[in-house]
Amino acid sequence: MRTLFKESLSRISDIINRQSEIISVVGSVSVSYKHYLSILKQIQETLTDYKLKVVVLGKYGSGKSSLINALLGQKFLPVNPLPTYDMVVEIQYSDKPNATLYPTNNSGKEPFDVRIEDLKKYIFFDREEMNDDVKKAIAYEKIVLRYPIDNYKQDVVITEIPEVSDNLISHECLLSADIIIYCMNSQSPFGTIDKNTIEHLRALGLTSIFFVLTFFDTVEYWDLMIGNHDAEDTRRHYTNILSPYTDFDSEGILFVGSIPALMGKIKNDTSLLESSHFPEMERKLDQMINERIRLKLIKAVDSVGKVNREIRRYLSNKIELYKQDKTSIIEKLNSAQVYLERAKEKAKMISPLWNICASEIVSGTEDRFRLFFLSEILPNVESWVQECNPMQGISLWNPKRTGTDYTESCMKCLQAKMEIEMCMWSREELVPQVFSKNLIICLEHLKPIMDEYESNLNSLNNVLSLKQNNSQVYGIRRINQAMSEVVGGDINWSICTPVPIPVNYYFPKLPSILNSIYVVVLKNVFEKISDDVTIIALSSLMGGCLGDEPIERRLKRTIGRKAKAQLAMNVNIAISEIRNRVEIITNKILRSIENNLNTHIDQYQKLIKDVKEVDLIEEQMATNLVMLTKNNSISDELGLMVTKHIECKQ
Ligand SMILES: Nc1nc2c(ncn2[C@@H]2O[C@H](COP(=O)(O)OP(=O)(O)OP(=O)(O)O)[C@@H](O)[C@H]2O)c(=O)[nH]1
Ligand SMILES: [Mg+2]
Repeated sequence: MRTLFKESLSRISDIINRQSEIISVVGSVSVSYKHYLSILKQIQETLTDYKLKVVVLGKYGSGKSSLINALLGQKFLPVNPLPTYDMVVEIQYSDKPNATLYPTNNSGKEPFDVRIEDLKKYIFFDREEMNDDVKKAIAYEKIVLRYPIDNYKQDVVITEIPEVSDNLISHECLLSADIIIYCMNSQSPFGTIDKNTIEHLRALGLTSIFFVLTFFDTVEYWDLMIGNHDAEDTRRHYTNILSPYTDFDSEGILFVGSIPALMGKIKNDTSLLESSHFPEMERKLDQMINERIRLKLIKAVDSVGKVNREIRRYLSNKIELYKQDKTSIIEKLNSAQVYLERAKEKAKMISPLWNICASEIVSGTEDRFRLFFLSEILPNVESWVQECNPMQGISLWNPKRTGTDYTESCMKCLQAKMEIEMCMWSREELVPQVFSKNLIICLEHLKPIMDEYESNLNSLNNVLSLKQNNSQVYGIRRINQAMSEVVGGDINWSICTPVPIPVNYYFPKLPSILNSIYVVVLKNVFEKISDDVTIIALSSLMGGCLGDEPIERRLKRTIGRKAKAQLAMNVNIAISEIRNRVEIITNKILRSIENNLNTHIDQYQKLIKDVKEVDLIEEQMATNLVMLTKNNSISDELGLMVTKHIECKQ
């Protein structure tokens, strides 16, 4: 399948090579051309690693592994009514089967490769192997399985995240997911854990979700036996409830039987397969995967197009100049040099202004975060823990284990709550009050400088009788463009708006950046209180279980108190993390604007330098004309790709 996409990919790869060649010929020494070459190299890299990431998650036993097996058409992952494994499992296509194991963070061990057949020496991957007498001393948080799966797409990576996983690895998997499949058992969907997790996904801005309600074969079976209409009712009811949680609307809610689907595929039984409703789900999933790959291609074509236009502009300007009479060129060049120097001077003033703005943003973020944390988060921690609704209580028979489980689910609930608060705060306060405000003030100061910078470049153009290029971006819009290249989802880099800038647009990832800091901090907290709480659970059960207050309430109080104390201790860690990340973002913006300006200055400088070497003009004129023709044909090809290979949905 997807052969057309593959063809497009190799075409664009070929185009990138040719475009790089042109750049090397026309601008071998200039820094700005190295910059263009590196942009092209980056695009090339994203295309080689263009695999789509599909992440499957859901509660224990919700049928994640069975669904993946049915997708792959073979019993690839172990399935079990009991919790199977606690690791993130990633499946990739590879000609040579092998696996990589990632020991947990606190083991201090590096990831390492193993043969698939040796896996059981390291992990209990399958519950059936539990009797194996090998000592599994190290805990692992992730395993990557590479396998030549005949009928599966080589351009997709599937990852299963187990219910308990709230570690950094799962968080990273989620944030980099292109498509999420959330599994729920159709017989008991959308319980508290599901609701919390789905809210958590929304808080992270993850809304490309397929809700797959598994076990639908069982519901249909009982309808058939008893003569009910449960299947139809379930379908209607949960489609209504779940549609608002996904970008795909009702198209994103699917009801399947993974077991009949797998059996249908293995036994080549088409009617069994059709009855599972699985093919319908696969069609929709496929459509979505195609759409995502298409977007990646569009982005690549767009970026190459941008470089192509810049080179065309440079070559056209140069050719235009060469056409003029050689002696008058020299005169013009001298006055052009003056304008160029003035433009450079103005450009130099921009950096310090941005630096002031950047440090205002960093210190503002730090101050407000401290205030927000101390007044909105910390005082609420205990009551949030009280609001938690863990599924299981504490059992007298296994107090240690259930105590840990209980604590863990309270912490998970607390984390979701805190993340929601964080997201709201960064959207409603941090971004408008700190980022937008400072950026707008800064842009107001910058405007006159940018105007002078532009007017000098314009005079330079006029003196050299260069053609004005419509696609050129001026003034504040240049800053806008540079910013959006750094922080806005890359797809929209070409959208430039005059002031005021919609800063929210430029920082869509900010809430998830802040949240990922929280996960680091919370993980720290949980590890510290888990043991304490388990001991309290044990001793309460042993000694004080007959008190007035239920054990769960008492435990929650302890968890709340401990979490609050630990969080208070971690507040400085969180703040310095935030400062680092905000500094990284603001520095990136600054660098990008500098590069943007330097590129233009370089371009003119090089133009002036080239033209001064009058003797070489004839020869260079010929080379430039050839390069311009080649460059134009690339532009035509890119246009053709957009209409033929990308815009037609496949
Ligand atoms: N009838 C039916 N049984 C299913 C379906 N999906 C899963 N099962 C059964 O449910 C049990 C749990 O399935 P798994 O695929 O292991 O669930 P899981 O979500 O991967 O479980 P963990 O990895 O332990 O979280 C197994 O016994 C499966 O055979 C389904 O669609 N229909
Ligand atoms: Mg599983």
